[in-house]
Amino acid sequence: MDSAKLIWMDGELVAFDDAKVHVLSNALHYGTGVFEGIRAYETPDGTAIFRLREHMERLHRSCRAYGIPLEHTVDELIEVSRQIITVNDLESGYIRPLVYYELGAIGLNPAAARVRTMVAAWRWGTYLGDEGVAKGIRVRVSSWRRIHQSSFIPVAKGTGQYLNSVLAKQEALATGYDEALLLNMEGNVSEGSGENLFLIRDGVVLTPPVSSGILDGITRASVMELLVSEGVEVREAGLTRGDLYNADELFFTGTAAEVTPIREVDDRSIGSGEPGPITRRAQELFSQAVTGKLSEYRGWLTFV
Ligand code: PPE
Repeated sequence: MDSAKLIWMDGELVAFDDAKVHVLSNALHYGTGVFEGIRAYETPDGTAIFRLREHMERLHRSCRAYGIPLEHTVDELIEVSRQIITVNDLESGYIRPLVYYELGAIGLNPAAARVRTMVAAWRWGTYLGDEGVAKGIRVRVSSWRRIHQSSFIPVAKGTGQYLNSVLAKQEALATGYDEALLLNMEGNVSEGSGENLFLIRDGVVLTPPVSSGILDGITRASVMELLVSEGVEVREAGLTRGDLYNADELFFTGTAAEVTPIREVDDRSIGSGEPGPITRRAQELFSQAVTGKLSEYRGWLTFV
């Protein structure tokens, strides 16, 4: 990752090299933290952060879900995010808020540990490679299943639950693919290691419902709304592995991944083997929305 100058830690701006935590931090041992990932974009009117409020609201929901008392309000965290972009002289970048149990309790009751909040920002290019965005990526269905709602809270961004994504990603890379796609415990399609999935069949855009165990992605919601506004039919639908193989187009969405076309699943070409027209349109609309070029969606932007 790129370095940054300053990181916000509980009200203070700390130099990158000094932004440290204790090795007995509860979150380091048990994954007792929650986080967000947010992007800021260069627009003709200056730097703007995409759907910042929604991300901070989700951070609050993640905290509530895992019982972590977060003392900073959404509005406060919005201000901190603007500040962290400014003090690091970023025109665009990735913002990473993290709330975590620090020192004070080792053991499975973190209540006595201090709750700490940090917000960092740095430059982050394409998540799955420039070529991936241009030509599409190669995906494999993971041998790992997506964490289930009977064991975790899939709609929350809990740090500990990302070991599931790490296993899937490691396996995909080790076996020569760019990214993993996870089925849920019922065998239906859920999502990528860090992205939501969209499938196009006969001109209709389908995406697994939240009840399939996915993270309720903010990019997913944005792309759905943008496509609907173009008159494209978009539906949530349970999808099987077979549906993937027979899709006309497939793409991933995520803050880091933005809109990334998928050109192959399990060594099978998707559609023509090149990003299809609806995928291209989704990429275009998303890129216009985040850079302030769609006046109807200016409300999604928080200017720095
Ligand atoms: N599913 C998962 C499991 C996930 O982690 C993300 C975001 C998404 C879907 C897409 O959600 P949204 O960003 O709200 O559209 N993954 C974040 C972390 C990536 C990382 O490698 O770290 C991100 O994209 O910021």
